[in-house]
Amino acid sequence: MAPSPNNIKVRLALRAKGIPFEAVPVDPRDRSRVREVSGQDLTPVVADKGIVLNDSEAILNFLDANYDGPRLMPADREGRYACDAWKERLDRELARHWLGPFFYAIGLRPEFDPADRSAFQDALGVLDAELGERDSFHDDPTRRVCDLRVAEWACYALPGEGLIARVPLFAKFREVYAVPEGRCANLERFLRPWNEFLA
Ligand SMILES: N[C@@H](CCC(=O)N[C@@H](CS)C(=O)NCC(=O)O)C(=O)O
Repeated sequence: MAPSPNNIKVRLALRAKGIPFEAVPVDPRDRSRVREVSGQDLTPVVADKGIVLNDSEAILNFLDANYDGPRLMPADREGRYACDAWKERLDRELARHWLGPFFYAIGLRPEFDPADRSAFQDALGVLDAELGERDSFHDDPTRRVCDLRVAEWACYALPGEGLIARVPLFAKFREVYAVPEGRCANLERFLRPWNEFLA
């Protein structure tokens, strides 16, 4: 299936927490196995510890609650609110411009609105400037999910070579999102470990 952000998100979470897993490829035209296992057709699905979950957000919560290793999300209300607010911001500023070029890249649309690509690049530029020399968008290591969410979207425009080797379509994504070389140098540095997780 097309490498979707929700699947990317769960892979990043599994790798960030150091949880071993077996990935089962799904043919988008034949979802019978997904339905058999999870009772519905969408991915990602995780079957683990006697439970089968679909929905990437539910899966992230499950992994964080049931596995040691680096926390993805904080436990306190204030921290959780900050993480949700960060998600909202990324959804509004970055993710909403991602879809058109993505559909074009996977052949679902004959063209896309170039304004979306520009807005996606601009949103990455803003994040790049905000990040500066830092390795993380937050000071609290339990808010790792905030960085994970940036990686989830930014990897389409700035994929690592290992990710391209595993999923060659990412070369096409890089071409379509077309971030000018050097424009997001901070983000590229920040993404290195996350791209490794996706290789
Ligand atoms: N809310 C769900 C959405 C799941 C979803 O829409 N999955 C997409 C891939 S990201 C899917 O399986 N779409 C059907 C397809 O690609 O054919 C989540 O966060 O996991």
